[in-house]
Amino acid sequence: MINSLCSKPAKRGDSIKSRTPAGLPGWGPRPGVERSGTPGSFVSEGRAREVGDSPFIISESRRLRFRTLRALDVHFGHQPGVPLRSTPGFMLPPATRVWSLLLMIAAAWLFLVPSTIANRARMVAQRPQTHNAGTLVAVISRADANGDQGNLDAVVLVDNGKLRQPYPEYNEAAQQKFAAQFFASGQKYRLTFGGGEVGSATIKSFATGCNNIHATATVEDNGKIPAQLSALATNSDTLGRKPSSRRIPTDAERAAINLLVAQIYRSRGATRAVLRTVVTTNLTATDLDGDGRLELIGSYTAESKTKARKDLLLIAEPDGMNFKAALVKFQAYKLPPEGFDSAIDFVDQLDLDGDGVAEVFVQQHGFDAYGYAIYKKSRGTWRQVYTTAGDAC
Ligand SMILES: [Ca+2]
Ligand SMILES: [Ca+2]
Repeated sequence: MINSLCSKPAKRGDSIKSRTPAGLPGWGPRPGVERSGTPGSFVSEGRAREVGDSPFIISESRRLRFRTLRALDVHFGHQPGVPLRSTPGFMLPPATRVWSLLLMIAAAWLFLVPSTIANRARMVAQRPQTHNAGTLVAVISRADANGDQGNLDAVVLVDNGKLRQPYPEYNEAAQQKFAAQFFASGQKYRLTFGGGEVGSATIKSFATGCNNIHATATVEDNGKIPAQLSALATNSDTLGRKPSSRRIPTDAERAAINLLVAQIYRSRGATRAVLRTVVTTNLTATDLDGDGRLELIGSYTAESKTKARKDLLLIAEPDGMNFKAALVKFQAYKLPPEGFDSAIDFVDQLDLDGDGVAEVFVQQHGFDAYGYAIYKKSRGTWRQVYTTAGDAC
């Protein structure tokens, strides 16, 4: 059963307070969100890498080369167990050997080239229809709490496990071309929430916000996506085919994660006074690796009287009866006079590259703008592998 994920009010005496997160926008800029970069953030990330770096993904060209090698083996007539050069009696006159070699090369060329072309044509023909247009994953947010209208932000194109920008920034012609292809009226998208399909969205129209395009859609989610939360929409037939897994944390999970959060803040110099200001903006339980045990993803903020901010995005994994930190994205910075913070909120999860571990989508607040980022677990470590603009005014 899928429940709302917003944090429940903290119990009396909890050292970490909770509040319901603000509705996540899908249209235009929001206060406190930035297009790119994070003023004051001192937490550095590794260079963004494409998901396609995974050794489990075999590229088309590598598959083709493998087939070519097999074809060479067949068309040269090489008999298993009989090395050609060491065959006894294989001693022809030099001219005969040259002609023989030329004939073999010509024969191989005649067989190999059509075979390779045929293989490539067959592979192209077998691709799903969505591949030609590209597999899009968008963030969809409810336009209002009671209606069935949603707003879509195009976040990422997934191409053979690699993550690509939907269109170049600040390029209106490219935005319009993209919209004509992906945001045409009547186009259907599958909705996923917690990594599994929960409904559909049908595009109504699109328009330009401040500096980016956004689509509106009619949402059919069977009441499975809480109104204040965002989900993902995709034109892929294959992504998000596992059961949806996303719920409110239990009291025991909440107590365990609060201890971990307090420990993380203390280890980064937070005083007792600062600890008392820590607020849970979102806490979600969801199974990221499909092992049946739910991970916790939380967003926290703390603010001193002098506007010194300490924000935390945390992915915690089950560790016996407790949880251990798997990703700690900690930001300490001075809140600018305009009040725009740099906090990061969990949006949803989806396994984009089919390696069995879902990628984590987040929304980054900033200076009169907002953006999205994707985190991927690779060789045991969560890393930010992709960022894109939401909108900026
Ligand atoms: Ca798990
Ligand atoms: Ca994955």
